[in-house]
Amino acid sequence: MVKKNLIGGAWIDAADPIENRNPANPQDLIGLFTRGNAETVDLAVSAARDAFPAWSVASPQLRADILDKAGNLILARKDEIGRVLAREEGKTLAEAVGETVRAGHVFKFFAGEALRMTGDAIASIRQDVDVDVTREPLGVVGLITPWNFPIAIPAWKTAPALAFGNTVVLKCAEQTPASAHLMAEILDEAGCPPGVFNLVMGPGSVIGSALVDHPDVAAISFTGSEAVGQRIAEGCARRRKKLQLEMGGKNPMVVMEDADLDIAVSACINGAFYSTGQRCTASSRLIVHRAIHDAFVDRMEAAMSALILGDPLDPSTQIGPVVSEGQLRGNLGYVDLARKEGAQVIGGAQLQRAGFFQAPALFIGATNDMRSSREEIFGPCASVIMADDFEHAVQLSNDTQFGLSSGICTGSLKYARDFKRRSAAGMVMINLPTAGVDYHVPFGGRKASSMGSREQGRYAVDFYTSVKTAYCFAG
Ligand code: UN1
Repeated sequence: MVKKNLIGGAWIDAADPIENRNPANPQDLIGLFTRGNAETVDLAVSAARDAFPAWSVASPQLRADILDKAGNLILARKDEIGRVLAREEGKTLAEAVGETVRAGHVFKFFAGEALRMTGDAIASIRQDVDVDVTREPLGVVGLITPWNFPIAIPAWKTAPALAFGNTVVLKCAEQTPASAHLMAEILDEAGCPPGVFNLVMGPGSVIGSALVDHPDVAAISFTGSEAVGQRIAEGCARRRKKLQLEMGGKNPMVVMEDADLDIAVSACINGAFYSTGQRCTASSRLIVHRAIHDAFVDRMEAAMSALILGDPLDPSTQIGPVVSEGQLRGNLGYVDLARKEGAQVIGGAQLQRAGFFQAPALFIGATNDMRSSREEIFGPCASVIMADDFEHAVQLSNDTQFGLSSGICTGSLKYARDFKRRSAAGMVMINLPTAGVDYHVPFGGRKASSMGSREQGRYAVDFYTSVKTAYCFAG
């Protein structure tokens, strides 16, 4: 049976369904998913627009109850949803169940936030005038999400949007619709009124553009590639739409001469290769102090050869496949490029087995100006760049167009403190992988990584509401 779009509380078929297949085993068909078009977006936006007046003034208790129930349903079904997620995206079952739990917690966190839409009361400079600042929802918001976190990212955009009284049209990634579809079923079951949450699946070029162009969509939140983000930013600027973009990273992990190498190697293996490196927060530039460079590389090589690649559903697997054949080709192209640019490549070959498997790769002797050190690969590949001292490491780490996440492994409080202050990134990790974030604190970056206000935690309210300043003189 073809999985349908959710529009105005009804499951509606479009046409031209797409097959969703397992990247570890292309014989495994997860399901058929309908593909919407510009008319489907029109229907979904009108349903969301019609639902907005009632939802925007609904009791925060009602909104909190629905979000809490959705969170509980996701948590109760974490193993089943995690399995579907692992099959469609390729991350390991443990990672997929972990991501599902994260999504459940996100809904429960924002259930609480629905009750905390606070404002300010400020004394006016004028006699007998009161000033207050309140927050109001924006209207219909369009959410566009990527394939690499097929339930967590839909959850962390949808939950705050709904908590603060907006209505939603979600367009999930075409490669991974099953997890978002399960989330839509759960929101429906949790009692979300018709039209408050709508799901439209289909190609980004059609659905995403129709959402950006639609005059009744007040704001767009997008996570995905820089190239698509750029087009969305241009479309939103033309229509003066509120916008939040989360895009790429080329996240540095500095390893200082006084680092605990056990911690450093484990942070780098996790940050660079877990989730097959398919995280915008992945550690893709390992900036290593000259004094421990060779020892670090030896330890990394040993740890890499011990990694178990395989079927994500096998509990012993640590690294699953790349998400698609196209993505794998792109990664292999970067491995060739790194070699041509003069790096010594360890690993990086495609595995001779069914599915899109690639051995993790290190580009040793890389320099920070190589293309392979500057462009986001979004696969299990990391450059190792040598640094002369702390100053050099800080300079290299900030010398990138991106600024999402950064990390340092060190035993020194001074290095840690200085790095935390001087790193030009939105998130800084000390003795921890650059990827793998908490769900209740702000997420986002600087420079080409992000645009607009932060996602997640208490800061999410800034994007999903508009501030009103009211002056009152009672006579
Ligand atoms: C994480 O590292 O835990 O698309 C989250 C991404 C990010 C999420 C990373 N937006 O990879």
